[in-house]
Amino acid sequence: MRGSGSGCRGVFGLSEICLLRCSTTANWTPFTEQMEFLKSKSSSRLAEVKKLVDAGWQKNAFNQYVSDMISVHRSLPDPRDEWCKAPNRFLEDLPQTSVIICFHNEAWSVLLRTVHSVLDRSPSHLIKEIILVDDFSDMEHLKQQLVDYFSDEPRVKIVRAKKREGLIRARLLGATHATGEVLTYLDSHCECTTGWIEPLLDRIARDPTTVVCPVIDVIDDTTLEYHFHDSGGVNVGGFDWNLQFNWHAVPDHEKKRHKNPAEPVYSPTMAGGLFSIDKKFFEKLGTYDNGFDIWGGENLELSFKTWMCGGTLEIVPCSHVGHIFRKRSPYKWRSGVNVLRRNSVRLAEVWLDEYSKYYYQRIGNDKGDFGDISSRKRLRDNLGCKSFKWYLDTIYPELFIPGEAVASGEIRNLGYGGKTCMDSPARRSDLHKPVGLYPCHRQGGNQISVHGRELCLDSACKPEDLHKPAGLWPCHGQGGNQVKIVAAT
Ligand SMILES: [Mn+2]
Repeated sequence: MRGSGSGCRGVFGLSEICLLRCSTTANWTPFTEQMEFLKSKSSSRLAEVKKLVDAGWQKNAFNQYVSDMISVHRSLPDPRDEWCKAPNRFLEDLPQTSVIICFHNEAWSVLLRTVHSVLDRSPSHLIKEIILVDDFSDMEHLKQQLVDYFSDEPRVKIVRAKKREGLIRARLLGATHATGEVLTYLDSHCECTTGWIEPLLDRIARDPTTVVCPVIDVIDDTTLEYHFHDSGGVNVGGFDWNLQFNWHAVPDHEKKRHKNPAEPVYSPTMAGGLFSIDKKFFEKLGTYDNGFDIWGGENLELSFKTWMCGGTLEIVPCSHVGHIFRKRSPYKWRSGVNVLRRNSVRLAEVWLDEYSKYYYQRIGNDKGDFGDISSRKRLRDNLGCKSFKWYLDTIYPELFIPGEAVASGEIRNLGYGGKTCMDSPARRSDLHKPVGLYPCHRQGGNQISVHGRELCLDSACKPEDLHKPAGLWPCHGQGGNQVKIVAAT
C-alpha cells in the first residue's frame, strides 16, 4: 500500500480514467473537466461515479472522490515570500516537535496526505514523532488498516480514545503521549508546504513563551486545489462580543513594527486548529480548561491567557499550511446541551473581568450551568496574569467596546413628521443588502442593533459609488467607511 499513491479505483471499469487523470503533480485536471470526460463514456458509468461522488460528500463534507484520485504525496506550490528564503533567516539549532493530529472518521486519502505532507516537507531531525489521536472513529479504514500502513514508520504513533472525547480532550490526550519539546497541532485535513516548520520552531527557540500559528491556506473542498496569497494578504485573529473568533487585516500599529510583511505578526487570537507551542509553556498555562467540553472557546482561552500571562501570540507568514474548509460538520453530537455556550461562559467568567457583561447581554444573561471554575481562577491568580482591560488596551485596541460608544439608539429622520427610522434586515442571507427606512417602532431590535451578529453600516466610497445605498457588512474594526451599529446598553 505504501508508496502507491492514493490507489486509483479500478472499480466500475474506471481504471482508464485514473491512468489519465491521477496526476501526482499539482497540475490537476479540474473536476468539472473530469465530469465532461466522463459524460463521453456511457451514462450508466457516469451514474455510478456520481453515486460515489455524492457518497464522499455525504460522509466528509468535502469531495472525497476527488481526493482519492490524487496522490497522497502530491507536490504543492511553494507559497513563501523571498524574504523567508534568505540564508540564515532561521536559527540552525531548533527544538524538536511532536506533531499531534486528532481525527474522527477522517477520509483515508485526506488523513494520509496530512501525515505525508509533514514527513515529506519537514527536516526529519525536527519531527520527534507524529501522534495520530483517533477520537473514537468507527470507519474501518482507520482501524488495523491504518496501523498496518504506518507499521514501518516508527515516528507515527496512533493513540485511541476509549469513547468520543471531542477535540479539546483529544488534543490533551495527544499531549500526554508527546515527548518533543514543542507541540504542533494540525487538523486531520491539512497539507504542510515546503519550509513550514522551521519558521515556527525558530520563534519558539528564540522565546519559548511565543505561541505561533502558520498562515492557513485554502484547499478547495470541491477540487482540492491549493490556494494561497503572499504575505501582503495575511490576516490576524480577533473575536466579537458573541465570543466568536474572526479574522481582520493587520492593523496599522502592527504594520509599523515591521520592515517586511513576511515578519511574524502579533495576533490577538488564534483560530485554534493549527499552532505550535512550547510544551512546558502550554503546561504552565494550564493547557485547556478541563471543564471545557468537545469543541469551542478553547482557542480564545489559550489566546487570552497567552497574552495576559506573559506570552506572545504570532502568525508567521513564512509558514503555510493548507486546510480543507468545510461548509458543514459531517459529525454527529449528542443534542440538548449547548456546549459552546457553556465553554464560552466559563471563558468569560475566568478571563473577561468586567467585560464579560457584553457577552452575557448577547446571550440574554442566561449563563446556564457552567460548572465549577474555582481552579481556573486560582490558575490565573497563581500565574499573576494581567487584566482583560490591559489585553484590550494593549493587544487588541481595534476591538470595539460597546460601553465606549459615543451614542447608541435609533437613527431617526426628523423631516416629514419625524416618523421614519433607519432599519435593516439582519438575517445571514440579507448581508450586503442595503439598509432602508421604516416607520419608527421604538422597540429597539433592528432599528438599534443587529442582534447576535457583529454587523456594521458600511458604504462604498469611490466617486462612481455616489448615490449607491449603504449596507451591512461584517465589522472590520478598521474604521474607514464603517460605522458601528451599537446595542443599547
Ligand atoms: Mn479543520
